[in-house]
Amino acid sequence: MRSEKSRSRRNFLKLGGSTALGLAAVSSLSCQPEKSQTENGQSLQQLNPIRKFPDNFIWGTATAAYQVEGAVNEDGRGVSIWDTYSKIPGKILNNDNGDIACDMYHRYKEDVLLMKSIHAGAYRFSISWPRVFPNGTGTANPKGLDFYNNLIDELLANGITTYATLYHWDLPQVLQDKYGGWQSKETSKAFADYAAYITEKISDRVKHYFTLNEFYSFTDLSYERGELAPGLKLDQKSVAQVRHNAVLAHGMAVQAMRQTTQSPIEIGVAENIVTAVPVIETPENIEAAKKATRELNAGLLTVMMEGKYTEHYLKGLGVNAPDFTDAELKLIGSPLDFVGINVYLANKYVLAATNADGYELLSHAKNHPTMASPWHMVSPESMYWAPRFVKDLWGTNKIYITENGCGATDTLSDDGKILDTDRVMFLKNYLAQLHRATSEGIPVKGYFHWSLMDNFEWIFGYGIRFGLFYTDYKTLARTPKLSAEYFKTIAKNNILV
Ligand code: PNW
Repeated sequence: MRSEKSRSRRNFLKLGGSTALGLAAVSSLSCQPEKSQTENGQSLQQLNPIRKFPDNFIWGTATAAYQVEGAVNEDGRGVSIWDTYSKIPGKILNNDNGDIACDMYHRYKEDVLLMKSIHAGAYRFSISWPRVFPNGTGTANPKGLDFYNNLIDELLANGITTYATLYHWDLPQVLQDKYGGWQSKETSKAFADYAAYITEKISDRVKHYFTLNEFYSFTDLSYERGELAPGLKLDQKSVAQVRHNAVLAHGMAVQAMRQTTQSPIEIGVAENIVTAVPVIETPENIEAAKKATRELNAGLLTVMMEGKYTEHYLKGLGVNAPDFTDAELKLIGSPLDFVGINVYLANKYVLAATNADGYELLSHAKNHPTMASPWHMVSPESMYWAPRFVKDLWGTNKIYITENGCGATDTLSDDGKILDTDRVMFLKNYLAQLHRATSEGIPVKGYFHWSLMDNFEWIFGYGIRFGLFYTDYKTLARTPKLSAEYFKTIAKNNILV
């Protein structure tokens, strides 16, 4: 969605059904434990000792409420802006919506076992604000929270660590109608109250929180470009204000959560950092790309890390700068326990330049390869440079990759297998760059694969699949793909294969 031009989807469906790789791997594509796991693990480590990830590295999977839960009218859940938006004809591919999605609301026990079967030790899920506060504010709906209590208990009983995201785009519709959503600081306040309520209730068991997910998506793409809910096309000043109100919500929530927590918790953000990558890795280009990364994130991650807008950002906006106070900036810059970044691509390539900025931003060349999502330029180096620049720019000592993965139009082979060699290729290349980062001491502590299973991919509906597990949307059966086997091998052995 972030690329300058839309590209037609590439079809990666040429599955070589009878290759040795396919047959060998598919034989163990089951959720049952394998007999030879221990020996297998040892021999892998003997073969590649240098490829180990740091001890205690976390291998997890991620999902978001509206994309997987379904059950939109159950147990007192309120309406979200995505319920509304997905019902507008023509907005979503095939007019799909999240009414049923993966029905995780009813199948979470089965899904926790799927995680266990691939040795995922952590799960990043999001809490649906309108399930807990159907009207955005006011009286909580206890039944809404029950679902998350049950899910959390099930995860913990199965040895899976819980990471909760408090906002993954499903704003209560009431707040959109009453205040124009993120156009108002009332929504920021309401978010902080909701976040404080959640930590009060679940911090006995959930120790890791992400405040909001991917600011650019629910601000610019939703209020300026009109591509995501609520689908508005506002002027530059209003959008700058939306961005400001969103980071303010983050800062207010961090403070409020620290007040209500029952025990020590860690709070961070899950941001789709705009990553500028040195196109040729010379010291000059690296410095230029670092500078560019700071400026390209100025209205979002940079202000959350630094507690101030860069001069360049404010100058660029001129009279369209948002209204803000010093006290708000202080809140926005509230210290965090870690930084979570969603890493999918290099947004820009960079060369050092003698202009005032010190860098030149290059767009992707016409034939740059993409995965199935038209925005998804294949650029594994982003998995090294994104965490490296977070560390170099802000001295962060704890980073999580909160999302990485790729879409595909996976199909079943005649014998019911999903041989997603494209996703395995993608992961192999991105994880090699992650390994490069950890072996250089860049403090990445964990990796969450997006996604556990195929789910509602926003405007692409059910047309693009991101899962390690294939979701049959007719029967809702889940089937492990070849990439699930690949993930499992890595997670179990904590080694790059
Ligand atoms: C993220 N881009 O969205 C979201 O957090 C997920 O909910 C989503 O399903 C997943 O990635 C896959 O799309 C993105 O344009 C949207 O670079 C746009 C971009 C990246 C991620």
